[in-house]
Parts: sequence; C-alpha cells; structure tokens
Amino acid sequence: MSDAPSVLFDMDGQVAVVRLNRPERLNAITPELLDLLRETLGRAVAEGARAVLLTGEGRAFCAGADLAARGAGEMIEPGANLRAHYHPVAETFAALPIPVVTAINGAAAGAGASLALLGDIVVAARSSYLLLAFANIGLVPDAGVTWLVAKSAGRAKALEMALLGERMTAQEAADAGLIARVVEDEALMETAMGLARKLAAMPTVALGLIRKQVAAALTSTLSDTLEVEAQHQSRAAQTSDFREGVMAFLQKRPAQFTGG
Ligand code: LHQ
Repeated sequence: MSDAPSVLFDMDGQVAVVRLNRPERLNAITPELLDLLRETLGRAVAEGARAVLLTGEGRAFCAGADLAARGAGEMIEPGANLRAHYHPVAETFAALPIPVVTAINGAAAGAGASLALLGDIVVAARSSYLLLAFANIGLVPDAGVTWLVAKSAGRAKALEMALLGERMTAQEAADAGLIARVVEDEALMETAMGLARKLAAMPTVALGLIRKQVAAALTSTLSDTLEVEAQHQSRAAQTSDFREGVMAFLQKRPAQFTGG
C-alpha cells in the first residue's frame, strides 16, 4: 500500500476539491480514511471554501469498507467502527455550512454509496453505478444509506436495492430520484466543477440554511417546517448577500455575492 494520504485536498478558487485516494483498492474505506475525510471537510470550511466537490481517484468513486484491510478475524467490531468513524462523517456532512457536490466516477458500493449520496447535488458519469453490496456479503446497509435511499427514492426502491444487491446504473439512479444528473464520462469533472463553482458564487449563508431545512423537513411536520423556514429567513435576511441580491435585482445587474 502506498504512503500517500487517503484523502487529497485542494482549493480551486472557493471550491474545496476533496478526492478519496486509495485507487488501488477502488478507494475502499478504512477508519483512517474516514477520520481524514472528516478533518478535510473541517479544513475546507476553515480555509474559506464556499462549496465542496467530492470525488474518487482512479476508476471508482468508492468500493465501501475495505474488506482486506485486516484479516476478517481482526476486523473492528462493526457497530463500534460505524459509531466511531462512519457516523461522525455523515454528521459532519449534514452539519456543513456549505454545499457539497459529489461526482461519481465509477463504482459507489456499500458505504461508498452512502458517501456519494451524502452530497447535496450528485452528478454521475454514465458508466458509473450504485451498488448496495451489503447483503451480498451477509451485511446490512449502513453509514446512513438506508435513510438516504429510502428518503430520496422511496421504500420500494430501497428494498429492491438493499435486498437484491444488484448494480444500479447512473441513469436508473437519476430516474429513481437518487441523483441529480448523469453526464458522459469525459464531462464528469467539468460538469461537477461547474456546479461547485456556481454554488460557491451564490449566497453561502442562505445555501447553508437551505441544506439544513431540507434535511429537517424530511423528518418534520408542515407546522414545524414553517417555523424552521421563518427562523432561517430571519437569519438569511440579515446577510449582506441578501442586501446585494435585492440591490442587484433593482439595478438590473448580476449580483456579486461574497458569502457574508
Ligand atoms: C477492494 C474492495 C473492498 C478491499 C474492491 N475492499 N478491496 C462494512 C463492515 C464493517 C463496518 C463498516 O461498514 C461496512 C460497510 C460496507 O461498505 S460493506 C460493503 C463493502 N463493499 C463491498 O462489498 C464491495 C466489494 N467490491 C466489489 O464488489 C467490487 O470490487 C466492485 C463491484 C465494487 C467493483 O468490481 P470490479 O470493477 O470488478 O473491480 P474488482 O473487484 O476487480 O476490484 C479491483 C481491486 O479493488 C481488487 O483488488 P486486486 O488486488 O484483485 O486488483 C479488489 O479486491 C479491490 N477491492 N473493493 N471493498
């Protein structure tokens, strides 16, 4: 195994580009990779990123938990492993104040499907696929993917994917409402980067609030959602980006949002 970091980080303007980097194992997940991913997301925010682009190095996005990292007998107890390493990553994605674009560049299997679907806008290369591989090896879906799939695609699709453990093509995933866009393989990074740059130039505070209120709405009543919206609107209306947005509208010019 190489000594390269398992997660790579670059700033491209105000977009943090984060790459899973264990290509020889299709970016299979280790606890160290997850801890570094969480740290990297924090670093992105600390360095002033206004959007994150997450993808995988090599020919896959992520093949899920590394099944070869240790002998099966030495495997960390899964429940404890999930609580200690996987859940904090999912919670970190959920709590981010900036939007996330994920670019699925090949297999997104097992917990790798979870990482892919944790993005706010998921773009997939035409040849890529989602695979809830868990049942194929005697496990159950984890790392939030049960919730992510059932909330986006519904109960029937979640059960079909989880029980049968078959590959779902990028187009099928888009048709099922699981991902936003399918693009030709060679256009993946350009499309994903274009979306991330667009998001990074938008009113960041409002976008951060939007991602939280949509998540909250998934488990709320209409009345509770109305209240969350009102609170978030009060907060958004205090930003300089709101003032700029209204001014630009009235002056019939493009707005210059700064994220403030
Ligand atoms: C891998 C992996 C891999 C190690 C490919 N590990 N080496 C579980 C346990 C406990 C706690 C926490 O949570 C979890 C959650 C999970 O994610 S469980 C689900 C784990 N993932 C899987 O079961 C998927 C396993 N991989 C595959 O089914 C295939 O590799 C896919 C369908 C992703 C890709 O197939 P191919 O394109 O045919 O590639 P390949 O199978 O030939 O893989 C290429 C290499 O990557 C190969 O190594 P080698 O040395 O022979 O070239 C694989 O062994 C290695 N690799 N996935 N998860």
